[in-house]
Amino acid sequence: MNPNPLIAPPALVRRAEQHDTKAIQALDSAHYIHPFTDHGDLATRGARVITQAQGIYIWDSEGHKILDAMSGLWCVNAGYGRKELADAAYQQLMTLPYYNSFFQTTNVPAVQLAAKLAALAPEVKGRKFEHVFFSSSGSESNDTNVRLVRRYWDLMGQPQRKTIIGRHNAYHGSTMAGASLGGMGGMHAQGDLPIPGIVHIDQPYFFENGKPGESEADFGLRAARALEEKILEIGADKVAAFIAEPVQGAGGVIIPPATYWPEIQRIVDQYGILLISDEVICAFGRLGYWFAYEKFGYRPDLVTFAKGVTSGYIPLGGVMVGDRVAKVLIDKGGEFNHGYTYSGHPVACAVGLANLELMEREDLPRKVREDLAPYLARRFAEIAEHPLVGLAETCGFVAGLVLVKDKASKAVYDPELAVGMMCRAHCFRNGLIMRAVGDRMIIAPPLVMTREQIDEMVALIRRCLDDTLAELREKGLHA
Ligand code: PXG
Repeated sequence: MNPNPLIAPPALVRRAEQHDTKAIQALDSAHYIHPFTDHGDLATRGARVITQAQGIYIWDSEGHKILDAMSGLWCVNAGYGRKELADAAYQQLMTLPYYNSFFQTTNVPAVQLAAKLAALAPEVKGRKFEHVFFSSSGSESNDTNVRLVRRYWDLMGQPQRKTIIGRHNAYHGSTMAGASLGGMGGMHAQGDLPIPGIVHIDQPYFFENGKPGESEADFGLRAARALEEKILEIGADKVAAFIAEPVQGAGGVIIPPATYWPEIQRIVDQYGILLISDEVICAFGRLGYWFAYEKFGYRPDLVTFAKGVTSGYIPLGGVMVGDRVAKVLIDKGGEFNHGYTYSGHPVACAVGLANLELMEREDLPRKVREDLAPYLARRFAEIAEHPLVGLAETCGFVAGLVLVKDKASKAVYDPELAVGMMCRAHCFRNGLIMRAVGDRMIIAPPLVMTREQIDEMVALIRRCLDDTLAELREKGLHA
């Protein structure tokens, strides 16, 4: 008997043992350049080789079973091992594996998915989303957004409106435009970014940026008004758009105060600028709705999507183009000189369609909204009691907790100590994928979890927090 219940059952161990982990790691080191990775460091330890997945679990080549509380990279919304999605890909591969949508051609899955997305995107205050542009990723989609908003203002006879305002610590992708729209200093430092015409304001992170004595509601208004200040500084007639994630994901699950989005809406309306809602993480049930703008009640002009549209089974992204922009582009635009080889890829779109139908059949957004998210919030309120946790919060099916040196004063650790990474190492050891963004631990679990599986995940999180606390105490770093 294996004493660790998290180790995979024998059948899976046997299959996994067929992999020669050391040989794969050596080849990996020799040939594979990974995203966002220090390869010198990786070579000293060897990459963890993930070989299979089912439901909410993944297995590595050594047979370890790991609860994937990050849904891969915020994308496997429908969980692993969904046969419907594999079947949809296979059928489409055998029927029409590829054709482009340039030169006045189209294909059936792309048309069907565009219509499906338009039907799912709710109308807010008279603004409809009847049109979709397809790409293969979130980054490409945000590049498309830059092209779209600048084209829109050209067609509106205001070509001087070029500047797009984003936020510090936002993530909008890793292409030149995506990384520029995002506010990650480490990315800007590599490659002379941002590109011209993109500026940033502060993020709405109360825990870090709230002033002593300031209420969360007042902070939300102040954070939103930073947009107004920036617009006035640049000149309202020069601003094209504001881009933001409904809840910042890669930045550490930064949940804005309730006052933030309504004030942002007032400001973009007052100055007539376009609003881009980057929902690459937040759409498709993640916050309990098909699209997150519905949850917060604001009215975007463009909505970026990717990841959950196919539950990550195949690359697909795109932009929901609201009628304000679509009408101008279609009625006045002539040819829009923009597109990708894989725009409207039939296999990706067939999988997207099958995924949305599956999510509809299983009623996943409503299930998250009415059952799973409130339950997760209750369980996270218990985690907030842990001596190492200064803040634990959830929004839909994303959650974050902050590791602190002193619970009473909420004093944080010196970033040099990398306490978040220490906790992450305990997560790996205990069979849990939980991300560390600095000392903020974050999760975005698959939407197909049962309450029992939420309990299992919360128990694992507690164990990892206990182990981290024990290590910190051993090192004299926690009282
Ligand atoms: N916008 C948002 C809001 C995202 O979260 C992108 C755009 C870019 O999507 P692509 O498909 O081009 O990767 C993302 C992607 C992390 C992490 O560390 C998050 C993302 C990507 C990689 C790492 O949390 N999000």
